[in-house]
Amino acid sequence: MATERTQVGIIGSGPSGLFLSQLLHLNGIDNVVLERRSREYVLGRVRAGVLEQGTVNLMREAGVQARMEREGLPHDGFNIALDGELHRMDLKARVGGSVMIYGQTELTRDLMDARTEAGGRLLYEAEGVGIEGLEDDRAILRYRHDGADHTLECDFIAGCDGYYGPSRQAIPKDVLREYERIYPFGWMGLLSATRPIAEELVYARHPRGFALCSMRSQTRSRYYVQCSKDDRVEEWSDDRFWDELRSRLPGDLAATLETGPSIEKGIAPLRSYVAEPLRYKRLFLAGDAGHIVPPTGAKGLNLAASDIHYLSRAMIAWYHENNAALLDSYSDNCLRRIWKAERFSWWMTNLLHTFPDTNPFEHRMRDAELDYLFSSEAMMTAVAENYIGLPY
Ligand code: RFL
Ligand code: PHB
Repeated sequence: MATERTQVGIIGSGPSGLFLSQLLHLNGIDNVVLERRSREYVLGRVRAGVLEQGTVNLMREAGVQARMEREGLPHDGFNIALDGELHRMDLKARVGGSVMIYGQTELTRDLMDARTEAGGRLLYEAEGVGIEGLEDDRAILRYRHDGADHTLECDFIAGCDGYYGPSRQAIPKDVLREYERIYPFGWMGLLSATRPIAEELVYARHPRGFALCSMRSQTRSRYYVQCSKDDRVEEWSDDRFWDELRSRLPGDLAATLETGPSIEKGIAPLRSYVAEPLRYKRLFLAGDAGHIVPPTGAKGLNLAASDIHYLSRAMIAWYHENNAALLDSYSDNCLRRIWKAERFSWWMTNLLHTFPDTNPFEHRMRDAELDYLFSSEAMMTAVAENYIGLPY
């Protein structure tokens, strides 16, 4: 069995794992990334599309901003559609900020390419990753790769392995606290090679259910409709999807919808989830491994980026200055921001979706909340402040 050594062992090559690997590398900290899937599989997953300013800054810090700056679409606002009308949330005017439309797939590719060019150790199709020795002087990662068993000794392990990965399970049950809300619906998403319906994103509230019009570029559209939690993709033909989307948008906007064959289609469940603490001894959880938000506020990828902002700084302070203070405050620092993003995502989800068991009073409460939102400068400013991302 081959035994190797590194400073930081990273599980998962999603945005959290890749950002961390690249930032540590740029600061002279040795690391290895173990990923269960193939490189192609990871790159094929269509997910997030909206980057907060903090995530854009992290791309720059990681030195992988060139393509994003060429191809990304800065957006100064977004729209909420209700009762046949569009209400614009002006991010620039209210809080002087904007977001960047740039797909998670592209961000992942940019980071992967940078790691590969720099000769980084990224091991794809690493099987059976197991965590040991968290209480000892060195933590150990065991895995199988290319038909052989391997052992990797590390100072620290970064659990960047998403909601279903093994890292969180390595925290003893009497230490881990979990908070969860599962929503009684999912999102059916479709990517098509068509012109986006509008220049900015449109979040639509409609009695038939929520809908979202997003994009990846001027020629790639990404649309979502709220669906039943038990629906299967096979039940959603492209035609059914387009009809449903059209029916949930204001009529004059729906009339301009350009449709085409789907390039990708998938159903995502909606969940709010937070694990506390995000550190156990030599293990640090980051991104979806530690928390999940429903996608309505576009916060998941951005929270992964802010976790890595804190974790990379903490590890750099430890290796460069022998200072453990930021490692010790990592979990608290992240959680303060995470809970606020959880609140915003939960709030937007409640506001814009149709719930199967809403009573008439709750209905009126939601109508009043929307009416208040569209008529109050203060409320629109608060929404804009949250949407562009709270400060780190
Ligand atoms: P990831 O991307 O899930 O990566 C985890 C990686 O760990 C690997 N892994 C393992 N590797 C080794 N051994 C094991 N045993 C392993 N188990 C798992 C996995 O294969 C994977 O490669 O987590 P990360 O890096 O924390 O990144 C989080 C983001 O991917 C996620 O929060 C966002 O995609 C959420 N999200 C959105 N976030 C936004 O900020 N803005 C958006 O607009 C947005 N839209 C979305 C979204 C997520 C969606 N879905 C499908 C859940 C839209 C959708 C539809
Ligand atoms: C996306 O483009 O995939 C997207 C945009 C905004 C969201 C969620 C997903 O809130």
